[in-house]
Amino acid sequence: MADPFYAKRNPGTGGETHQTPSEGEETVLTTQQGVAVADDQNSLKIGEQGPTLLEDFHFREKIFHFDHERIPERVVHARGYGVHGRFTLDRSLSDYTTAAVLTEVGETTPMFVRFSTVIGNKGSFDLSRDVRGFAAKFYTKQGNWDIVANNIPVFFIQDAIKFPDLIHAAKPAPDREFPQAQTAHDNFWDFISLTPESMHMIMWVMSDRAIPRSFRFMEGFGVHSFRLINAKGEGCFVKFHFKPRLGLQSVLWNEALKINGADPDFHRRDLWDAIEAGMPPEWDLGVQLFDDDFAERFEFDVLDPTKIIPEEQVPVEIIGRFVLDGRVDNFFAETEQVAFCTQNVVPGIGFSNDPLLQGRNFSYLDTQLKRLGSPNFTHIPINAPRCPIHNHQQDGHMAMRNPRGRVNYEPNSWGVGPKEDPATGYRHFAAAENGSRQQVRSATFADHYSQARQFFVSQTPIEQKHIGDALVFELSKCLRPDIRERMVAHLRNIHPDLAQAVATGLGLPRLPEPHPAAIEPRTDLPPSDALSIVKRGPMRFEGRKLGILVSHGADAAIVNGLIETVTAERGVCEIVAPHITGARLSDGAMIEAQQKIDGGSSVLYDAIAVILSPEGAAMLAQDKTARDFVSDAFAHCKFIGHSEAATLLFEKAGIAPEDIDEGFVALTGKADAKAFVTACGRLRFWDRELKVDLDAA
Ligand code: HDD
Repeated sequence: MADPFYAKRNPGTGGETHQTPSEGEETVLTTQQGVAVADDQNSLKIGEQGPTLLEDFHFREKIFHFDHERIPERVVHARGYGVHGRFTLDRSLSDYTTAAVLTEVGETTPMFVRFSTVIGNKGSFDLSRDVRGFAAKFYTKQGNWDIVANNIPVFFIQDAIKFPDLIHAAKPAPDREFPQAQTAHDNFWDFISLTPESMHMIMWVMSDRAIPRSFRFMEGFGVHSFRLINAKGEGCFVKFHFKPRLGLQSVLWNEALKINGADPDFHRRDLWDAIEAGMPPEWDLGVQLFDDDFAERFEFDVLDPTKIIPEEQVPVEIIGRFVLDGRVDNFFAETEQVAFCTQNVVPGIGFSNDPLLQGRNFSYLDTQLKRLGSPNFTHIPINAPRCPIHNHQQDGHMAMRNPRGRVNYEPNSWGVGPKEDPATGYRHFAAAENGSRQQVRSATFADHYSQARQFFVSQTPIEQKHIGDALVFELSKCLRPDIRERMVAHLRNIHPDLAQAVATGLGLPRLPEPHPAAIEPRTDLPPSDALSIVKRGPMRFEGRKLGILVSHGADAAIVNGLIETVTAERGVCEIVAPHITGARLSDGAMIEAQQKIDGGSSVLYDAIAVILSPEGAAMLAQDKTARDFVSDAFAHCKFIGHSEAATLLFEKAGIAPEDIDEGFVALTGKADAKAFVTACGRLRFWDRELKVDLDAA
């Protein structure tokens, strides 16, 4: 359901579904001119077998409109998914800013958020190894404020002038147009290995952050230092953070590959389903506030977008929360046409001199003109502010809002028309600037490895292993050995264990010399637990999904016990069965299936239960997809609950009795469900990974 305010506010402009009749209501099909159509099945012809006539205006209009349905997809972040929401402020920042959205406690501000992948095109899949966009638009009463965030707090490059090169290198090569939606190719790693400033970002992108389990379990980061400006005109710096209430979670790479096949829409379906089920995701909005003194003292430049400020040094203060609970009415009207811009700020919020941010401020407005085709894209309901708009801008393609009356200029003698207001209008922060004009990279941006190392040492051993595995996977897809070697030379400046693991994985005959570094990499930055996903696990199954494989005759008490317990935890169960019609349980009742086993791969679930009768187990042991169901769950370190008979299926799936570890929970009755679901709260039984993955050797 879309935000009702949005539909009410913009009648007749595409924001509402007024053209779609409500259920049971009979409406007559019309042309765009409102003329009723008599025949929508056959075009106008001369005789039964004659040629079609140009005179058929309905046919012509219909085809013409269809031919023009597509607009250019976004040059990056083409594949996205948008939802409506609401932000509520819990703590006022009035000492720091005049922005009403950040000072009026209890005030609720409508929002629209678009999640995205970066590299793949609109029709690519959800689980590519990639950064995720997390762009948020706040429709504040002082105008629209956008935080065009990612799920990673740093970026590849320090200066926007390199953005086209970065994206060209990451996207498919121009001659062959592959590989799609992935960075595992020579061009990307060529550019990266020649761009040492990207090394910190590379650690994040090769970590599990780049394969999130759900949009619901991702953090968001505004990346840059922004400015807050208070009533006295004083400024302080701020970094914005979104923290998911359900905790963080990612999938394994092998799982991601399989999810892309089993359900390319995994993330968007997950968000849709959660909202549909009345369990909309929520995030805390946090800020890191710091002043110029801190900026001076801090060991890195706060204007450098390849650096974080560790939360241990400047804590993230939670000031409010947002819930995303409104699905769009129409994907194109809202998700596709929404236009974010880093320059959309409101009084009290400003920019820093981060050169990446400065370049972004130019790019976003420009790209919307290309994509949406008119400077009037702010008239599209999803982009229109929810506060009064008055100015003298007029005309242009698709103008929906033009000045009324004869006055369209200012100053004027007619005494009408909007005028500037020095008291409440937007004022830029009066930062003192000096210096000569030059094309330089600040010397304070020169340390490219120390925080990359800090990120690596902050991870658990399993997460460190995943970073190494990801690098080996990606670089193994590079055909040029010099690129592989050059990357390992960079890794030597980050961590010796990582460099060694990747060199071994790539079969390099010897470790290359460390890449020359502009500044000696530091090894003294302390680990930060906030950087690890596993260390901050939710330890509960809320918002997660259990797949229950059942057969005819499966123990009803166990199945029902699982469903009750998971539901009480605010998790979701899906029944997977040999037939979509479901299975008849031991108590004679039919249980409906949500998935037939062939389409219900275990990669779609956070944990599985296998509840089979002896006959059911004997039958499914013969079935390849059923064997994959359990062997994948085992390989992906999932918790597995099971009835006694299910062990036959395990054995046939290659899970020997000695492989049965603490991640398996035998379920003999309803009472066992609680213990199993509590165990599932750990999300993965990581101890198993070292036994099931050869890369660990
Ligand atoms: Fe960007 C889209 C996030 C650097 C130029 N960017 C875009 C979106 C997100 C980000 C989330 C999708 C918005 C949506 O859903 O419609 N971009 C970032 C972050 C960056 C970043 C967090 C670094 C901190 N971007 C960046 C640079 C440039 C751009 C340096 C250019 C100089 N980004 C664009 C763009 C896009 C875009 C070309 C494509 C579609 C759009 O803007 O609306 O202007």
